[in-house]
Amino acid sequence: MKLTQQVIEQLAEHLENAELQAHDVVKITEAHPEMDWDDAYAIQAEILRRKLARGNRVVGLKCGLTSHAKMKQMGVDTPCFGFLVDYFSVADGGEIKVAELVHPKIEPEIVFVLKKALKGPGCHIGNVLAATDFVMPGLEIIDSRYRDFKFDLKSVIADNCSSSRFVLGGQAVPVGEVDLRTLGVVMEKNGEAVAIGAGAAVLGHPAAAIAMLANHLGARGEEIPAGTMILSGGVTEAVAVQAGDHVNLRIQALGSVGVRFI
Ligand code: OOG
Ligand code: MG
Repeated sequence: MKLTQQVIEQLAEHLENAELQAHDVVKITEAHPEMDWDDAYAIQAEILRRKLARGNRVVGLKCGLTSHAKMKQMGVDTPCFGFLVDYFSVADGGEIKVAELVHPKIEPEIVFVLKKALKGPGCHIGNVLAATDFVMPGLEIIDSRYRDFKFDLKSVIADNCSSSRFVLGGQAVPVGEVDLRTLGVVMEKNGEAVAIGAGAAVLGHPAAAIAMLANHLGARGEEIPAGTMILSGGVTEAVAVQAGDHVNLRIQALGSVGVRFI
């Protein structure tokens, strides 16, 4: 750790205010180039602490930057992990107010729900499949608080990996009934296919993203509890949205999920 607790708290407040007030900020590494990975996750943890103190509840976890399409789009080469709280959740077919966000983008995700806890180190896709209750389609709305959606990995980790909203829907399918690598993914914006992919785009197998999360938490002495919902990471590039847009995601064998922006 390179930053003091006081600076970590100050940066968490700064980034969370940007989220809650829907305004952008400059990358925090500009003023704090010395910050390290632990500082970045400590800032994220402090944002979570602020939300829990306000009565929010954790409803899931996310993996980000797990596909080459996303890594290339954002100019980074390592996945990141974040948390999802209650007010990020939007019902299937529901509405998202763009005025509450800075510059939202949307991406297709394969979502896991666990029936057993997962703990690293050494967690692999076999453990993940054995611990998974079901998979389902999800849309994630990411909204970096950084100017022009440009950041480096430490800045984006501190900003809870751009988390802002998510939508779950479709069918909950037992993980043994599908081949997650070859699952076709089609995301449509206003009726036009804007992103097309397959599950293998996520680290070769989306369960590998969940294993990475378990190993990341294991290194900190934490685990993924049984029952946890986890977004495994955008399969394709994220697509910018504005008021008036509607987005529908179809995943082969898992059904569809949609949302409207107003
Ligand atoms: C970081 C969050 C990435 C994903 O699924 O790759 C993410 C970003 O691109 O802003 O959620
Ligand atoms: Mg995502």
